[in-house]
Amino acid sequence: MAKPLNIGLIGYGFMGRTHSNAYNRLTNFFDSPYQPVLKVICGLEKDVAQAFANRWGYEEAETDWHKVVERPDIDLVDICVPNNMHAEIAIAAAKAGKAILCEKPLALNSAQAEEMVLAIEAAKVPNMVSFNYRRIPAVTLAKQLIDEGRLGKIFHYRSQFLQDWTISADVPQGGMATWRLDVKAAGSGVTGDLLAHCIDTALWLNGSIADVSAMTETFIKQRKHAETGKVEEVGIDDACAFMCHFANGSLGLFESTRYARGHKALYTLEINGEHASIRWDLHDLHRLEYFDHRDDSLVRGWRSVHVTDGDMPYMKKWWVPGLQIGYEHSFVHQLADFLEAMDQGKPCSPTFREALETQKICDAVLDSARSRQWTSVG
Ligand code: SOE
Repeated sequence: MAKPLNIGLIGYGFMGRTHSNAYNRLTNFFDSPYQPVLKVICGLEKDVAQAFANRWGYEEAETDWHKVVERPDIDLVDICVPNNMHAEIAIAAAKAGKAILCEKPLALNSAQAEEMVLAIEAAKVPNMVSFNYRRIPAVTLAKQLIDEGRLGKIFHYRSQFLQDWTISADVPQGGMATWRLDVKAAGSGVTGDLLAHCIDTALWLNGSIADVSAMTETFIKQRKHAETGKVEEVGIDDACAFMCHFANGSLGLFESTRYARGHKALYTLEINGEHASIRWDLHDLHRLEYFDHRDDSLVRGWRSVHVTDGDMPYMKKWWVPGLQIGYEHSFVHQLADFLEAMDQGKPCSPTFREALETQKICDAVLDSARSRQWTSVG
């Protein structure tokens, strides 16, 4: 019998929806030790929060996050607000003894992320950061193939995250849907927002990064601020590219932009090893491309593995072989893993401490772009 787990979710934007969907779907498909109970949704505007509560099944709507964190009946605080609010809420939730699921990136910078890690570890509360792409079955399968040694020694790791939604100078900075363009709310631009995903997956698949050499660009230097109504300097990076050395000796090449006309959310990765290579693409997320040089040369070539069979990661829980799943399922998977680990008293990756490593790399990337020097990861 699943134990009830009372959820307080803070933030009713895009991520609030992905997480709410996961709470609702979890026990339809997974034998979780916990049954999420949607106690309270919290957001700035009462009527929006109430409409969200009605749509997703929360018992109550709240506008003050302190009240959510202080409620004795809340077991898990889920943080889906802009990055500049993560630290304060997470530290308060840790002190109140709550389990915490926090959206990425963990913080505005690594100094702030470090404070969060200290608070969470002192409180010994279950914690996880939502880097959901690890749990797309094809990406999880890539991890399995690498860990089995199928690729052999890794030489190259290449990854991009391309979007095109900020090309117009009319897109404002700040405000509900566009806070990602406001450096005070976001901390950085594509580095923290998009490259953080690529970095998290890379650390998981290929190990730690030693140093980086980066360049960034802000193509549109001034934008109207949605909150003040004034035209203000833009402080975020619109595009970022960096190269790096991994500790295992392989070379990394990363790129992210919101100015790649035609690309909406093209997250790709390719890994080249001594024996085999793998390639993955978010726009075709249920496929893993695999090339193995040890195949019979007459039929050797790139295979496109349709990741839907029951022996592939997570797929047994869903439909039948051949029927694919999508983006939203990665949030169900991370929730399933988090609650399973919580029940067993084990950490669930990526923990706050692991996400701190990603934050340190983001900081090193931004430092390197400023100094135009190779920069060691702090
Ligand atoms: C930005 O547009 C964004 O929504 C990111 O914030 C998410 O983390 C990414 O998964 C999709 O794009």
